[in-house]
Amino acid sequence: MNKYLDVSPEVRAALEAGKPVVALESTIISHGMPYPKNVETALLVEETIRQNGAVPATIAVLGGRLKAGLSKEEIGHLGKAGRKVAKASRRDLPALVARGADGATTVTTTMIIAHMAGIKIFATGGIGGVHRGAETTMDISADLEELAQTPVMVVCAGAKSILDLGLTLEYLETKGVPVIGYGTEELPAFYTPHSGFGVDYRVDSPEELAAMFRAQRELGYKGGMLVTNPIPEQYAMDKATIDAAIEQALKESVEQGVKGKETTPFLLARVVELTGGDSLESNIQLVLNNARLAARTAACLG
Ligand code: PSU
Ligand code: MN
Repeated sequence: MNKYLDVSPEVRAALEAGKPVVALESTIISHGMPYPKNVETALLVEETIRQNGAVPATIAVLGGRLKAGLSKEEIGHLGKAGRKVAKASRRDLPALVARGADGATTVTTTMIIAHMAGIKIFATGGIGGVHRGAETTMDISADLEELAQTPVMVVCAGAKSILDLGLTLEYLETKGVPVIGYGTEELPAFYTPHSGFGVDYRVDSPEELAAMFRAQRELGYKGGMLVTNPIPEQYAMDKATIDAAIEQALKESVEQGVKGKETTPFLLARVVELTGGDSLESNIQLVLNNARLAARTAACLG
């Protein structure tokens, strides 16, 4: 066990008994949704995972310790602090650990800490990717590199069109990351089930997801697998409405010179404001949908 890692007693007991465990990230809590919906959602996601037979392990950095499994109070603290908590990607962990600081884990660092703890699967909303305009900004999320090197299955609802979805898929192909569509041949676009881009493979059951992940491990690959699970149709947003909000948010981010790690949180927050909260409700529903699939798949992973 890594000397900086604390696995909660409940998560540790489940892992030792070979019971299903699903990791959850904390940047979605502190930087991805406004308070108090962020805390309510994080607790509801944990509850949904339990109802589907698995143990939730929300991941964060607290006081310089890497935590797998948080208390309700710890989740509340991250949600209330919001964007005041450091957003922790791979490059940030050494500083946070050395300084005894708090950090909210992105997809990248949640994968790193989940793997350290022995957790194979992780549910979230959306991943980072290649940003629009990356040909000049070089803004490419570290999430893509982590998927290439850390053996965790990530269940998401695709990626938001704040990103260049075509370039994101090209990058994942180059890095050898399988992109699976759950019940679909099309990459979902987070708020809507449709992006117009194809996935690598369509899979229709948790058992088949688990079989692919097992084969990847037995082939000796080091990387992870991306499962994209479309938002249920009844919670999807109107495409024109969400596209307009994203275009407006992107325009403002360029005008205001938003850069680096601030870009994604800025865009996420503006999209929620511009859609009057409708996008937040879709966001919550798609995370719950991913939690259910991840819990059922965790039971098949063994
Ligand atoms: N996309 C979302 N919601 C999120 C994020 C992305 O729809 O909460 C968060 C995740 O934690 C993801 C991170 O790992 O943003 C990516 O940030 P960046 O683009 O700076 O790598
Ligand atoms: Mn970036």
